[in-house]
Amino acid sequence: MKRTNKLLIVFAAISISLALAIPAAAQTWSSAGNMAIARVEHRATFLTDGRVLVTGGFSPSSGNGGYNTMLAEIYDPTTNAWSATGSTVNGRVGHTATRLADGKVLVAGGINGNICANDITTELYNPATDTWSVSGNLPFATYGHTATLLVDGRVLLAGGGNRCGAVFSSAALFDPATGAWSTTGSMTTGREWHSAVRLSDGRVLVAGGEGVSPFPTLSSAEIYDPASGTWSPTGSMATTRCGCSAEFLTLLADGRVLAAAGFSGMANNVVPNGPSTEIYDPSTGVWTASGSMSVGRAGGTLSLLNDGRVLAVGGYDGTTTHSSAELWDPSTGTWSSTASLATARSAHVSRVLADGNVLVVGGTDSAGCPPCLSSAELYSVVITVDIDIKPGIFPNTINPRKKGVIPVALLTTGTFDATTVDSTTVLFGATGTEASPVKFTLKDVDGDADTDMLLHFNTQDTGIQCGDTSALLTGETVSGQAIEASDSVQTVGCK
Ligand SMILES: [Ca+2]
Ligand SMILES: [Ca+2]
Repeated sequence: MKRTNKLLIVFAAISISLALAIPAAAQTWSSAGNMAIARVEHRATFLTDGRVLVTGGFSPSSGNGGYNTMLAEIYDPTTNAWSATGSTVNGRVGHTATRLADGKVLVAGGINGNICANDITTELYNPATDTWSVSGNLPFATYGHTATLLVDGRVLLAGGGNRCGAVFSSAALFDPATGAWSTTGSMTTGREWHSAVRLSDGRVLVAGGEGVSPFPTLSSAEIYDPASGTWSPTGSMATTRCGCSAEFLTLLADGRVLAAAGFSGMANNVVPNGPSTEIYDPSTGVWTASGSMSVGRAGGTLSLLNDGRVLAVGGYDGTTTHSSAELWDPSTGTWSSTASLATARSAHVSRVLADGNVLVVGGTDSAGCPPCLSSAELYSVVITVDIDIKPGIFPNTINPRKKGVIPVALLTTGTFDATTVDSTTVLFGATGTEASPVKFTLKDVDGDADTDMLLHFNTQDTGIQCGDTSALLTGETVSGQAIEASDSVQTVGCK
């Protein structure tokens, strides 16, 4: 049985969004330039130098019916611009691109034509030399598989299928020392277009996807143990979820895994899932419901922010391709709206940058591809952290008319390490733009056994006036993540 292109079927009914404008909070979207070509089913890989490599995908301007996309492109956040890099050896759709421990990128599998057979080749990108080279062949030719970097530096490739009707349970390991692939234990069931994440204990969770003929979408999940090279079943999701190219799982800061969006249904009649989300707890092997998003976001993306929140962007609900985005808060398990994209999109890719901002690239905003998108957008993330003005003391009395020093503690929490803050970037005062610290020390200010940052500011530098009731602090971590915080003040000596 020859099967048609999954993505073009899935997105054949997408209509243009007339999304409502949602008031922007501190977070905003801005243009991140345009790739040289439009793409769907491409891959984005975060490089160790902070740039993002985009490979492959279906692009109408490429040869062989849009499948021979050899042009690879790199986004540089320091210039907010794209540049071409060397071409891949083969065009690839439905491939994987995995950053290795040494910074090289392993590109594997996919198809390079509207054909039944997949590409068995793999190749490596070396960012230091900007060159591509052929690596070892896969044990089985596959697309719609997953590839996950293991703790020991090997890469686990799992499942996938082809357009001759095969869906694979096979799995393979790439050894970066030899460049060779070998087979490992097979999954308990065949899966293609599933999602995979490496758990904090080093095992790999695989969930959902599309099963063997007659190709139902799956709710089941299983775990690979690198120590034994074997798979074992774990709890099933409440909803069947096929990624159909998009990743629908993300690892949370506390080690649990959030699942959202994806597609349900059968074979080439898959339909977008609704807004429900669910969470997997590796310690119990059980999935439980979490908050619902405002809309279904099949083909949307999930990104874990540096403060533990998750950003869901765009996607398709069966009627509309969305420009909206929303944030999941780990403290409440609920979603709330944030700023919207300039362009509605689905089947895009996203990556979190070194400074915590989120890059969103390509996809489609309308009926299939073409037309599809070359544009990229950047979500600027400011995370809210905890401060205590006059640590351990309340109310926080300040005499604006008297020379003095105000101590402010930047507190370490479960999702934020205050010692990562670059003290030279910190400003404090009435609007958070006034005073630089005159002194800082690292110590456990609040006695909870983690190290905090204690900063001192000259009162007369802060711009705090009689009657002010709050003060703000802004700054950046050493990797550039923007932070903000506020605490109450009570002015005295103002009579
Ligand atoms: Ca205080
Ligand atoms: Ca502390």
